[in-house]
Amino acid sequence: MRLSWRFCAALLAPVALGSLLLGCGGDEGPGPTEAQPDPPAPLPALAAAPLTTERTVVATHEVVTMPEQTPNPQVPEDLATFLGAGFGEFEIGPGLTAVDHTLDDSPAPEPARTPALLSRFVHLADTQLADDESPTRLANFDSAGGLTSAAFRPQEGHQCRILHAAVRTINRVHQDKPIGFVVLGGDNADSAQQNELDWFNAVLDGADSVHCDSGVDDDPVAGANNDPKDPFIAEGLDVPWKWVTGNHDILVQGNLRVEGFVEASVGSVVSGGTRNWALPGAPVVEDEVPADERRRVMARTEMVARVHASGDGHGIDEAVLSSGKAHYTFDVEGTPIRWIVLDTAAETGASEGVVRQGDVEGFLRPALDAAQADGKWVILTSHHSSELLGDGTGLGGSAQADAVTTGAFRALVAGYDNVLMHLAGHTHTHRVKVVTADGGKAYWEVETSALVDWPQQIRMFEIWDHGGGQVSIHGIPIDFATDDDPIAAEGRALGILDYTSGWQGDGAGDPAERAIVLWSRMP
Ligand SMILES: [Ca+2]
Ligand SMILES: [Ca+2]
Ligand SMILES: [Ca+2]
Repeated sequence: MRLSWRFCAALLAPVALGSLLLGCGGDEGPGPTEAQPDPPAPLPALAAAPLTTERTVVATHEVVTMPEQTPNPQVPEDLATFLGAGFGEFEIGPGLTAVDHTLDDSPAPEPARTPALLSRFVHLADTQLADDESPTRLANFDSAGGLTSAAFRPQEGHQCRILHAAVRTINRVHQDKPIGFVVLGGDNADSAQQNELDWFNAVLDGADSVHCDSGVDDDPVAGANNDPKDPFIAEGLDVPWKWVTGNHDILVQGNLRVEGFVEASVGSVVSGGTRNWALPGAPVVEDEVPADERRRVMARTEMVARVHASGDGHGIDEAVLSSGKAHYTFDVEGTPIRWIVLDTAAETGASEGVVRQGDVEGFLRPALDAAQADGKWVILTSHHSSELLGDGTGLGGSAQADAVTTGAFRALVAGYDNVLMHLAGHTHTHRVKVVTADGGKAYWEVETSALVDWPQQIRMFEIWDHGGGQVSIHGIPIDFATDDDPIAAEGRALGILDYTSGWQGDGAGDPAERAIVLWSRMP
């Protein structure tokens, strides 16, 4: 007979996690095609969702560098060893103290006695929601740290539930501190697949049943509501959300042009290692997998059309639908703030950002001109920060002759005195940078860490008006809450393990660049 998840977990105490990955299903082995008669059950409402200025999740195991990259978390036995040794554990640490930053390194100004809150929003970056059973995955190319550390993550099968936990957390914070909207950081899907995007949209927009499971309908722990391959009820965000495109949304594995992978994505031939949830512990396999039409990789026009068709369309307008590039603007009502959303992902391949002259003349410069003419303060957002703009020649790409350089991009943006901040993702690290350009006005460039990798955070921002043009931007990371959600909790543990075992870098960034107050003077 099968053991229940909870009983398995008890066997593994004190590390009551990873049970399903250990194939803790008893002698019968897993039952990949068993019916799941029980409907998904709703989770109880969250009682609280503390910000990291109140308390933080702190990994307790020291971060190690494994000799010769072994043991490997993608091997179920090794993962069990890691879990048993506490690599997935954490404790609750004290809250972060926000650190002031000024553009010229001068002391921070005195806050106004009664500043006005203009906008509060959440930046949700780099979810990289993956179909971890796809034949086009390249898990065998995973490495400890380094360039290919993202080819496999032990938590990737749990990412739907981690995203759902983030949604629940945002909704709970929203009850206490009303949030205007969520803006994505790009790399929402991991490999440009239709099913990945559909799962992402469903988790954010809400659905009676989201089933993040492709190929065979797996049930690694028999019964409903007890493993990451079971359907679940997606609560959906209580606030609007805005789409931003990342390289992983339009490129296979974030690097490779989709054209060459349409057939492979819906086929059964494994390219470079993918997971099989029908086997104990969901190991990486190289033999054939059952094909699934829903895995088809999408061109960028098809991708934005699916986002447009979900919920309120999330910023995708007619111009975006026809170009496939998510360039658009929106205003925060009742405030001087205008967002300029720039699509920096290159369908020609490579993970770097590419802004072409046509993007500048056809969209960015006119949008900046219009904001200035309308007396707006600009928050520019894109997946890539200016530092990571290139000409598209990275792995899988090709040179784009009209690509704009980092220097030219910064000179353009700094030429407007009404730009408050450029918000980006991609580096999976909390970062703050002052961008300066000759003759221009300095502005903030801020990156938020990835939901998919340690510290698995999102970041809430507030824009405060202190009068006389003095503005402060407050950024507060948020750990997703896992109350009553053991599957999301398991996802957190696996993400911690990926980091502490040396298989993934540290995205927490400099301690001064996590909880932040950025000062700026606006016209
Ligand atoms: Ca499956
Ligand atoms: Ca299933
Ligand atoms: Ca189950």
